[in-house]
This record gives sequence, C-alpha cells and structure tokens, in this order.
Amino acid sequence: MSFAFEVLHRDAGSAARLGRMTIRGIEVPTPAFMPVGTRGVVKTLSSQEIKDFGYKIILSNAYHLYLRPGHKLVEQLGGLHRFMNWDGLILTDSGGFQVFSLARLRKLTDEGVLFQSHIDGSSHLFTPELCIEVQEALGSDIIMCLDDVRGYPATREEALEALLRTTRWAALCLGAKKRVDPALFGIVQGAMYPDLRRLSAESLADLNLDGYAVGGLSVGEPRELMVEMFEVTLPLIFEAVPRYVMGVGKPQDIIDGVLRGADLFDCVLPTRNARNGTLYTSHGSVNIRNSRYRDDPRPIDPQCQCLLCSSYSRAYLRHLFQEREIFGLRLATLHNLSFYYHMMENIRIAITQNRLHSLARDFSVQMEETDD
Ligand code: PRF
Ligand code: ZN
Repeated sequence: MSFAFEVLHRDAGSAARLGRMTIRGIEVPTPAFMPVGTRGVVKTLSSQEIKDFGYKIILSNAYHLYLRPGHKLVEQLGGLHRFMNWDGLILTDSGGFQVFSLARLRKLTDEGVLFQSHIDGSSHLFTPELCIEVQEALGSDIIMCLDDVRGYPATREEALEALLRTTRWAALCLGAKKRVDPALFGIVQGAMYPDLRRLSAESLADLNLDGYAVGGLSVGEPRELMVEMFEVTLPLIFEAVPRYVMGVGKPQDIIDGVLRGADLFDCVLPTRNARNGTLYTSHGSVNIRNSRYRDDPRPIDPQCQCLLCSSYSRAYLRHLFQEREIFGLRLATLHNLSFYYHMMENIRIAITQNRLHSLARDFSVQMEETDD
C-alpha cells in the first residue's frame, strides 16, 4: 500500500501541524480542504476545474453512489476516477452519516443499519462489509469505516451505544477489507461527552488504522461545544496519522480545527452556499442577490484570481442569479472553491512561519466586515 503521512513542521504557538499525505504518488499538502462531490461531481464543475485550483483530493459518498447509479455499475465502467474523469485522489464517506441524515425508517442493529432509500423508499441493509465492498468497488483512495452517528443533543446512553457500535463496526470493516491499496480511516464518535470521546479514540486506536476522523460534530450543537470537542478529541489521535474533521466547516471553524491539530476537512458550505448566492470574500460573506449590488461594477473580491473576480462585476453576477441563469451557479462555485483553496494555502504558510494565531485573529476581524 502506498499511503504515507509525514508531519513536516509544527506551529510554535499552537497544536497546528503542516504535513504531507502521499497516496499513489500524489502529494496532498495538509492542512487541506476536500471539495465535496457527493454524487461523483462537484456540483456545476468539471474535474479539470477542480484540478486547476490545485485541489488534490475530493470527497465522494458511498451511500449515494450505492443507491444510484450503483457501485457495481461504476466498477464496471472502470471505477469512480475514470467515471468522473478525475485523476486526483478520492476519499469516500461510508454512508453512516447519510443514513442518519437522509434515509427514512432507520433500524440499527449490531449487524448493520436497515433503512429506506430517500430516493424511492426501497429497503436496504447497510453492513460494515457492504460499506467496504461499495467503497472498494468505487476504487476510492481513502475509505471510511461505517459509523453510528447521533444528532444533537444525544443522551449519554445513546452516545455510548453509538460509539461502542462504531468501534465494533470499525473492526468488522478492517476485517472486510479485501484490497490493499485503499487507506482505511476510523471515525471517533462520543457526542459531546469528553470521556466518551476518549473511550472512542482509545478503542479505535487498537485497530491501528491509517487515519482517524472526528465525527458527530457540526450536527446542531453550539459552536463553542464543537470547538471544545476539537480540543478534547484531536490530541487523542496518534500524532503520526492524518486527523480529519468530518463535515466542517465555516472558514473560522476550519482555522479553529487546524489550531487544535486537524489535518483534513470537507464541507458542502462553499459549494452549497455558492448556489444560494452566498460568496466568501476576504471581507466576510456577501449575498449577491441583495439589491445593493444591482449596479455595483466592482468584482466580488479584488484579491481573488478566479474567473468570476477577474472578469465580471457584482452587478453581472446578481443579474445571473435574478434570472436563474445556470452560469451564475458555476461562477459562484468557482469563486468559493478558489477562496477555500487560498485560505488553506494561507493557513499552511502561516504554520510554516509560526504565526497561525495571528492569522486566525486577523481573519476573524476581516470576516466580520460583512457588507450585508
Ligand atoms: N460520520 C460520517 N460522515 C460524516 C460525519 C460523521 O459523523 C459528519 C459529522 N459532521 C459529517 N460527515 N461517516
Ligand atoms: Zn473570485
């Protein structure tokens, strides 16, 4: 297996680390953000456009691709990389979270999770074995263990049950893995209970997985609690492996995660927000549908080099949104992913220069200058 992770530098003033994850000879500088391509496409963009930003890894999803078009079909067509013409790396989420957030009539047993498809109501039993089979058929570079995710708030009893099941399933996932190439990551659960987070991390550590994720956050809890869980959980994960915070987050959340030692992130926010007209800029977020931009000739963000900012005015983008023109969705998505890419680049540079805390401070001031 060609998976490696090295810590290259530690920030002098925080737990942040600069690293390099290498898979199939492809190097991912960390901390990194992974754009979300749930159904084998980062909505509205081509794989070439994702690559042109500099992104080396994207996230896709076992649950969605299993339901449609089916992992066997994707495998038959040469795997997900070929299917979507993406030669970078792919991490697939196991489906644990999607079953929890999308499927109907979930029934959890130790064997797996029985659910009805959110698409057509058909019944499926997702087991750890099936979850690995699906991700291997897709040809993912990093596969995630099936986990039991609970919402917020969860009682201690629920959280304990979910984390113990997550650990049992992780062992079954490891046992079910047939291919050597993909890296397998475990997912730490434990809701908002520090001692349960510790129990989860310690029991998963025995499996010696290639990396570990922090799951169960950004599920409706107050932001301070999420940051407290970063603080509690991240140091419990081995220093020598990548630490991935799932489904996080806003720019400020990512910096808070990096400050506490996280290496990988994914989130639908930059792409989903783009499609509803919310654009990130170095001076806060802007909703382009606001009438104040009707005749605004300025670019969204003069510091941004993306197609939108280098070629079009705010007034033009607002017009496209008003008219529901598809090109507006593409321009906004390109811009937000450009913003996230450069934010991560700035974070990596700041770690090298031991000034991540000062970047975090400047950033929080700047991001509040929202002109909406
Ligand atoms: N588990 C999995 N995927 C996820 C999460 C989780 O807890 C989250 C929580 N924010 C996002 N995506 N498998
Ligand atoms: Zn831009």
